Parts: sequence; structure tokens; C-alpha cells
Amino acid sequence: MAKAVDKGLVRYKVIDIRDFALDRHRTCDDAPYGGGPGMILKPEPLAAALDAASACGKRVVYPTPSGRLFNAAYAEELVKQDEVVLICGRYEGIDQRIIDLYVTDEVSLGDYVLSSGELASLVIVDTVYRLLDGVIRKESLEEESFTQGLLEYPQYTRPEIFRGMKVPEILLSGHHAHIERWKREKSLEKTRRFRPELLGERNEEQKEG
Ligand code: 6GU
Repeated sequence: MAKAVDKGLVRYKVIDIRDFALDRHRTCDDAPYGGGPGMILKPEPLAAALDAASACGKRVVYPTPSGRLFNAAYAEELVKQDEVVLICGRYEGIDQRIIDLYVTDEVSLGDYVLSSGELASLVIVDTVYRLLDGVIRKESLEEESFTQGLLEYPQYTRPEIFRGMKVPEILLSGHHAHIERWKREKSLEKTRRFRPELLGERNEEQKEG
């Protein structure tokens, strides 16, 4: 991403909510009302930090395991925004009133729990910035959208023989149509093996389309 920043394609600002704490200990968390484990980020410092980011009226994304699933289609939607505010939660989460007042999108990366909202936010940032015009070659993105719905086929580079293992003959043949068919077959094989539900979804789409 540093390259994209140097090229002027992306700007980012990191805000430390502790700078907006109200006491001399710079406290930003407290125990949950109603009991339960862990600590919750207090609303006042977070609200002040969001105001400093002029969050009102902007897309405000809160990465949380209890959100909607993050995927490529959602990343395509985010990249259209001029500005996105990401809230990095910690511990058990943030006060619900911050969600009610500021958050437009609650987004989960998958069915597991990360301790760090920072890490989740960085995953989202990384997925979105590379979709900006000029960050990566158009062909790479087109290839991705072409294979969308299928997993990537296996890739090889030189040398032709590595530890006795040879690159599939067809990739050396120069026969473009055969190579494309091979890639598609391998993609299908891999998808069937690791993500069979994706093939189901594709069939649904084809029926509807
Ligand atoms: Cl978005 N945040 C955290 N903390 N854990 C997660 C997640 C997000 N998505 C999956 N696990």
C-alpha cells in the first residue's frame, strides 16, 4: 500500500482513541452492563474520535464477527467511496450506541474470532485499496473477475523441472485454447474439492440468468 500512497492513489489517517479519553489514565474501556466477560470500548472517546474523523455522513465500517460477511462484491462497493472510516474494536466490542449513531456497516471476515479489530481493518483496507485504478494491472483484476466464483487454477514458473517434478506439459505447448481449457478444468477440480458450495451457487445463478 505504501506504493499506492506514494503515487497519491490512497490517503489514510490513523486516529488513537486514547487521545480522546476523558480521564488522566486515558481510559477507553469499561465492564459491560448486565455482566458478562471482557471489556467494552466506552462510547465517549470513540464518539469524539469519530467526530474528529468527521464520520457523520461517511461510510463507517465496524469489523466484528457479528457482522455481514465480507467478500469481493462488498469490497467493490467500498472502493467506490471517496472516504471510509474503520473502527478497530477490541475486547468484547464497542458500546451499541456507537453502532446506532455512527456505524453504517458491520462486517465479519468469517466464522472465527480475531482478538484485534486492527487486523480485521487491515484485511479490509488491503482488499479494497488494490481495486483502485492504477494500483495493480487491469489484466490481473480482469483475470480475477473472470475466475470469480471458481478457485484459482495451479500456477507454475521456471524451472521446468524442480526436484524431479515437471511443469504440466500442456502449459509448455503454446496451444492457447488447450491451455485455457486446462486452467478451467483445474479451477473446477479445485473448487469441487475445497468449496463445492460455490459450484452450487454458480448453478443457481445460471438458472436465474
Ligand atoms: Cl471483522 N473482527 C474480529 N475481531 N474478529 C473477526 C472478524 C472481525 N471477522 C472474523 N473474526
